[in-house]
Amino acid sequence: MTSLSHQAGGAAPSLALFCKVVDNFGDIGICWRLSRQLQCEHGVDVTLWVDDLATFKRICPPVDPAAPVQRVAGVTVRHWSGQDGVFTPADVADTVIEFFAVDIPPGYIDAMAQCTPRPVWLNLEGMSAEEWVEGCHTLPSTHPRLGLIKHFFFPGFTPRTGGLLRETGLDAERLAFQADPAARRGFLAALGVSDTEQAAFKVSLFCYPHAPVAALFAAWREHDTPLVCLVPEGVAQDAVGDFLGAAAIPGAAATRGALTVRVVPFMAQPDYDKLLWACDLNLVRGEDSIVRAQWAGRPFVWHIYPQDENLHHVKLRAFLGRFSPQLEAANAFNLRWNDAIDSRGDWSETWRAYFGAHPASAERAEQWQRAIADNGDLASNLLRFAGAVRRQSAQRAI
Ligand code: TRH
Repeated sequence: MTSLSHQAGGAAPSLALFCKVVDNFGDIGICWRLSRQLQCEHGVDVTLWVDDLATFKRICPPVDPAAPVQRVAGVTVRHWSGQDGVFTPADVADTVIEFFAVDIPPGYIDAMAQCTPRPVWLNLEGMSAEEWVEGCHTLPSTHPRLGLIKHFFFPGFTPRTGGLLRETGLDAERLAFQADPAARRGFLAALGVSDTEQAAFKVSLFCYPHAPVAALFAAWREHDTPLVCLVPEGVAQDAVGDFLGAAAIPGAAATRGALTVRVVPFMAQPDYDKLLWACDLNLVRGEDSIVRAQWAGRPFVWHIYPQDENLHHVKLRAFLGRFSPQLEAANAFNLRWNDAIDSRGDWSETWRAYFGAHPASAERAEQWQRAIADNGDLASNLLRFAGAVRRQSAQRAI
């Protein structure tokens, strides 16, 4: 357990995390993962402020979408319903995190300025493999009116970044699951995957609606051996519905040529990890599932969150430059999947080349997850940094 308490009397250190669900599941997915880990592994008294409880419930079913305040897995979850709240210093946590530069309620910031000592204030940024991240990680910025100092904290892939979210027991759990055929069989059977499908090459599919899914399905139909694509409900709905010739609802499945497409339920976060662990290849997206795919130690392809002026292509190339400089066919799949090279037309050759090099991708995926684990995990790194900031401020105050 990392200590960050500055409170007298040994009360648990407190931390408030502010999360706005801008789009999809990644914002709350990341904030929930971080909150849970800070509470479970570090004994931090976490309050998660989130503006969209309904989306939260999709990845964490115990959440009550109507409750303004609730305890979920030891974390206090508060519905963040607006900017107008009135706060006093007693409401302010020892550490305050804004996720993706969200605007914390002005009343909360005013209360932060009235605290003695002042809280540690961090802006947890988005993940990128680009080189500039190392230069910006932990940089301070001073509030123009109140003099509060906020530090930027960047996830990343090198020791000079904040690392990536990873629970302490994750690797052991994953290895045990992957070494236990009965556990895998039981998990997949519960999703409706038949024994015959389980024996096939298994791919999980999570991507944005603009991915060239239909073209990839066409290539997979011509694959030499059976291939099963497991798609959580709501993902690539049009392409999946067209393939099935029916609504893409859980339990729906169809086989054409070598390819079986099966819709599985959209599942709670821990089960989604198991899906990644159980598949031979994972097509993932955004910011959180791509990290989970890396910890799965299995080959993956990333559909990156689109940004204006194709900035996401720069981020994608930066990542591939670190992850797979030698894996030409895997890089071609990733680049084409994101339209960083022309995604139109036939996908047979891209898939054949990728599949031929799949064993090399598998070997690299295992090596890579061991290498990035050496950077420590984001929750521990963040607490260590918060502790250092707190000690520095205390020294300055003497
Ligand atoms: O949902 P996303 O597209 O979220 C995105 C990205 O984070 C993007 O960078 C961000 O700017 C944008 O949101 C606002 O993809 P991501 O990041 O992979 O998050 C998905 C979450 O959903 C992740 O925590 C895994 C979880 N999940 C489940 O819990 N069950 C499921 O069945 C699936 C498919 C995902």
